[in-house]
Amino acid sequence: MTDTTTPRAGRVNAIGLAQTDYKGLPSTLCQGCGHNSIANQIVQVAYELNVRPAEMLKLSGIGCSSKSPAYFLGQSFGFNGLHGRMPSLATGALMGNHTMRAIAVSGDGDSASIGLGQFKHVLRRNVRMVYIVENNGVYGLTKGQFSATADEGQELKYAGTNEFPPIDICMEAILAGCGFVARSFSGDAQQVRELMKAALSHGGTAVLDIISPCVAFNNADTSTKSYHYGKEHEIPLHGIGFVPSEEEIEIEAYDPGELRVVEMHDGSWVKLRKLEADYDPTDRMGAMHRLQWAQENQELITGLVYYDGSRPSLAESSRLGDTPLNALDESRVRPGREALAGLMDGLM
Ligand SMILES: Cc1ncc(C[n+]2csc(CCOP(=O)(O)OP(=O)(O)O)c2C)c(N)n1
Ligand code: SF4
Ligand SMILES: [Mg+2]
Repeated sequence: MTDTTTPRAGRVNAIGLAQTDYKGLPSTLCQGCGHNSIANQIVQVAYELNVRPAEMLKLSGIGCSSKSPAYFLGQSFGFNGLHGRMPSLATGALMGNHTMRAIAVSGDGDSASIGLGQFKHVLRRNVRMVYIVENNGVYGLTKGQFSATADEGQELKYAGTNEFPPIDICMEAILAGCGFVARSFSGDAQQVRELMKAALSHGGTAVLDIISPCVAFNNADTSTKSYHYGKEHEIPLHGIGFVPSEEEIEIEAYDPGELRVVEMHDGSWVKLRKLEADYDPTDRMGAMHRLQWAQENQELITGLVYYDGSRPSLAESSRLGDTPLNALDESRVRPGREALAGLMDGLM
């Protein structure tokens, strides 16, 4: 694997890479699938943020969504894990080298059905990574069974009627202690990009629950996971803009909404122009209440739903220090007979 950082002619970013350098293989997903649009936004965001491909890890489980890391960051490290088990994989990989940045892609089946336990525990531990759930309400890869995020009472041609209440990814994330919880819609490319940039700057796990329509199995106009529904019903909580750390923040007077500026872990900023007058993304109970209201009323609220940058990441709470575990030399990995004897004495 190579990191193509040699300056090239044509339009390149600050580290000399063209946007095409951040692409992967051509997509094999259905044409019009929301997951394709999200993969394209990752390509653009990585280009704009001058991401070094060799410093990026991409991870996934199983599903159409989980296939998509093949379609972006073709020069980065990647691992396509077992169904619902990506969080364990991510935890291990990022303990081995906590200086890597990571983008994980999962599906609603992968994270809210078979992988729900893993999802909750990776959030408790606050492993630093961007965790994208490409949420279409069905198991697309296995031909359209209801997933755990499907609406109660929803009818699908082949799957019948869904009798069970939905699991809300954002609510579960907030409950599990996640400090960056956002929802978006794959049809709103600009918002997806701004949230991804902010998520990459967060110091712990950042969850992006992106409604991503499955055009093959769940795109009827009545479905809350369809393009039509998303376009008609999206309610942004705020207008969102991301300012990288190297750019100076300008506090503009927005009209009519008030502007709220949130500083991220790496010194960059997220500017939130309030659209809902009383919405405060730092109010945990307020966020839960707003999500509950949205679920009851089938509203697609989007934006940064909850933010709290104060919790330490797993690498910080484990006091991993500056050198990644996989780069420690033998003298530090094997402390020797004397240190071991001291350790044993301490256990007596
Ligand atoms: C242990 C295990 N159980 C079941 C399956 C079958 N399976 C493959 S993908 C999938 C669901 C994927 O749904 P989702 O995560 O929502 O992804 P989508 O295809 O909708 O993007 C299932 C049940 C599997 N691969 N492994
Ligand atoms: S089956 Fe659905 S989720 Fe899978 S690629 Fe096709 S549209 Fe996308
Ligand atoms: Mg799905």
